[in-house]
Amino acid sequence: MRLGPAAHHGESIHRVVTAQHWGRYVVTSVDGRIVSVEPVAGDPEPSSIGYGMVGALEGDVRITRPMVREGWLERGPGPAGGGRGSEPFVEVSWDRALDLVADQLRRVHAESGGAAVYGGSYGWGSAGRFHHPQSQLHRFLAMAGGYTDSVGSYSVAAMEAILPHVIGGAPMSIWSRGPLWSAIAADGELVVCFGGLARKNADINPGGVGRHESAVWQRRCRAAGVRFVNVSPLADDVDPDLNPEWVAIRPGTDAALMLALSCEIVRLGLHDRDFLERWCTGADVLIDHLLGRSDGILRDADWASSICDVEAHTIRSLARRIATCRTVVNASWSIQRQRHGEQTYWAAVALAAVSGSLGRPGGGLAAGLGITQIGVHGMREPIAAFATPGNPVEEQVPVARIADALLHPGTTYDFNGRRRTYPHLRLVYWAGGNPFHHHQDLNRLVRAWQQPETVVVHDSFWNPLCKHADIVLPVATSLERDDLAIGIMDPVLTASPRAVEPPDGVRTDYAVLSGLAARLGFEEAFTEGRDAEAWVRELYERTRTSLRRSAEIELPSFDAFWEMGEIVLPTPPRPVELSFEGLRSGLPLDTPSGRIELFSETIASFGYDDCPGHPTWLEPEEWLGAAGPASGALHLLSNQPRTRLHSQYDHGSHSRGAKVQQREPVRIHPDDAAQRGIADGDVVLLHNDRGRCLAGAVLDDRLRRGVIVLSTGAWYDAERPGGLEVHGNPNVLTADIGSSKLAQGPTSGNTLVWMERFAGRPPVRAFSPPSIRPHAT
Ligand SMILES: Nc1nc2c(c(=O)[nH]1)N[C@H]1C(S)=C(S)[C@@H](COP(=O)(O)OP(=O)(O)OC[C@H]3O[C@@H](n4cnc5c(=O)[nH]c(N)nc54)[C@H](O)[C@@H]3O)O[C@H]1N2
Ligand SMILES: Nc1nc2c(c(=O)[nH]1)N[C@H]1C(S)=C(S)[C@@H](COP(=O)(O)OP(=O)(O)OC[C@H]3O[C@@H](n4cnc5c(=O)[nH]c(N)nc54)[C@H](O)[C@@H]3O)O[C@H]1N2
Ligand SMILES: [Mo]
Repeated sequence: MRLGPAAHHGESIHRVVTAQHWGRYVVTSVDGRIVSVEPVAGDPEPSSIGYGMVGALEGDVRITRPMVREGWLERGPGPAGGGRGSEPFVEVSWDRALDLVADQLRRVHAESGGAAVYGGSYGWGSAGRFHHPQSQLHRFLAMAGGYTDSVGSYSVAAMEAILPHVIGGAPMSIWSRGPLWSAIAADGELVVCFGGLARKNADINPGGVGRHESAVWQRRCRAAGVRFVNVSPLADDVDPDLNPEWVAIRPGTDAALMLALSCEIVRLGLHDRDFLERWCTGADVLIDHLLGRSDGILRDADWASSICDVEAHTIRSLARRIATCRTVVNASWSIQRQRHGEQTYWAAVALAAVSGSLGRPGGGLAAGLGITQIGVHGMREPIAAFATPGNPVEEQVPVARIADALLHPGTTYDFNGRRRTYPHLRLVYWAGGNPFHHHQDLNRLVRAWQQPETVVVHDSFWNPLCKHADIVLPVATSLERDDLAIGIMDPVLTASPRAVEPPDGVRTDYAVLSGLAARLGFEEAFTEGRDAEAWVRELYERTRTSLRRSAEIELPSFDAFWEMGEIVLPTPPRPVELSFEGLRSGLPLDTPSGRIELFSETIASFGYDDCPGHPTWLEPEEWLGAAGPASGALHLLSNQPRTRLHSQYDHGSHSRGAKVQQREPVRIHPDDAAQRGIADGDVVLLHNDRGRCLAGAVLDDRLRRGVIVLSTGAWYDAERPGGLEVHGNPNVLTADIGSSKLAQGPTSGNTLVWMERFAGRPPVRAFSPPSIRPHAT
């Protein structure tokens, strides 16, 4: 069954609007093949990421049949001893594949209970309220008897863990508590961007982008006289059209800079005494720390200057401006994807509290302004999604501790005040994420990944996760199914009909899981008797009912909506209880003290050496300050890619068009390149004691010296397991160490590497399928 297209049919030409995480596009297909992808009219800054979808659904990188690793098929489930990721695959029928998966789930549940099934399945998947793969998988696994889940995110684990202790609220509520661009344009004067305001990062939004308006608002702010400061090792982290000032900080040292800025403001007597006394707790402890009353170390501009490698007078003048202007302290998420990233965010809260702008219109604290749709819209009413029943298993693993969990079952670790034990994971089930993209220290992951007995993956393409699976179930992409879509903090509810049919032999996640649920005896509970079309209608009807009740919003009928293609929902101003303005007028926060906690009894009581009770700069193990220039070490930034969303459509033309000698581009300052005899366009080797990878050099003087940039997302392609990675995946170089005992977040941000010219040209096989044996019975 299919829903009719939102736009017209020609004889063989078919044109629809579809919603992707990177925006809405008019997708034209001829005879079932996509021939063009154009942004929807009215999108002021469409993302070029969408163009890479043309031609990307076809070819031998596409998986069209269920596949089983040969060794698993022959010897049955068990630790793979190196076979996972190197053995060939055998094509099997859907019936056989589903029987195999159902048998393993049944066996593992019966022998060890649901905790032995890892279903955390972190990842972005694709847009769509119904087909969202994590929701699908979590519903299925919860009904199948439960699973070990993941907790936290790769994006903001450190922030998620610390902010509820410091400012209260749900972990992510900060996104709707910071100032909107419209308020900054009206009342703001200065936006200090720690980690920049990279334009590319607003290309995408989880669930979709109705219209890309972040850049438009940024320019309006500039036109209204707002000044932007780019605190980042990269000059182009704030677009030149905002005429930013550049503070080229040494990576990993933002907490020190923020503390010094607070210290200088206090020394000038310009701190917001009234706010600190009435609405914060622990301001005295913080100020004693800044002024060195507790330990004799004055944390002023001179102190920070040697840590951050920023001139002391620059810090002093910035401090004065922060205290005298209506200022936004904007912390990007990169600065907490680091060792002690919790401290960076805590120091940002402290700076905002000291500054006098917190809780005042157009100023205060922003966490990721300029990323996704943050700052563009206020909150809207919730939209129905495919519901996940409660997971009967309570076991959870901090998301970035997956390799530890696989390698060290039964060992204990600290997490946010609790002592926990890693479960014994026997079966791993992933749909909608790619750990061979997102995890750190991939050589370690390759080893850890051999431990479980069975690894089941749903994906559409032969990416490295599929190559490291035992059972691969090929699924339809978001261009091949009907759904309704809307992004977080985005007002546009979009009908997203399929642009083309999936290839023969490919099913949706929903169809796969329904087939498994049938084998395990709970098909009726999983499907509630609905096919995918009926579910899309149902979610719309549920939304219609709830919007009518909660907000008196009257939506058209489903068929009218599908015909119209989009509905723009209201995004009213934020409720005052969620804002710092509310705090100023006496509405308490849900922290233990009801105030902002600049000292936290709770955190101090944990006694963590790597997360003390007030914001502190703690030296990371890996940073340029310790290595020194003589070592030849370079600080590797592995930021978000411009040409794709993480690893998605790396095989598409847009991402591949930016490669250098088929490899991911690595940006290096011309002086650093010259020192190493590297020319623009050279193939280069990056290495440290965790791994080695190749990349293509791009000389660029918009970088701070000593810093190189290799964005994430190139499909992992090692010559042999754990060997030289030839395509440019930075995660063979990053360290798999938790941010601290508080969050156990990922720390891809602290990586030192060495770089040299590389004479060889080993072939890139990232986009080639593994070796496949023809059909088994
Ligand atoms: N070094 C370094 N590493 C990082 C980061 C960094 O900055 N530096 N950033 C981290 C961050 S913030 C994040 S969020 C993670 C992102 O990590 P992920 O979210 O895991 O990365 P994606 O490439 O988006 O993976 C999504 C996968 O889902 C598949 N998919 C898409 N739609 C569907 C569907 O409908 N069904 C199924 N079954 N599959 C689907 C895609 O093909 C793709 O393989 O990476 C983290 N890793
Ligand atoms: N086009 C595109 N946009 C994306 C994504 C994508 O894959 N593609 N991914 C999305 C996701 S999942 C997320 S979580 C967000 C992430 O949003 P962020 O984490 O903010 O994004 P990054 O690009 O990793 O980092 C932004 C910049 O921070 C700077 N930086 C790195 N380390 C430091 C440091 O120690 N100090 C300072 N001051 N600056 C530093 C780098 O120069 C980098 O360019 O982006 C989202 N936006
Ligand atoms: Mo993320």
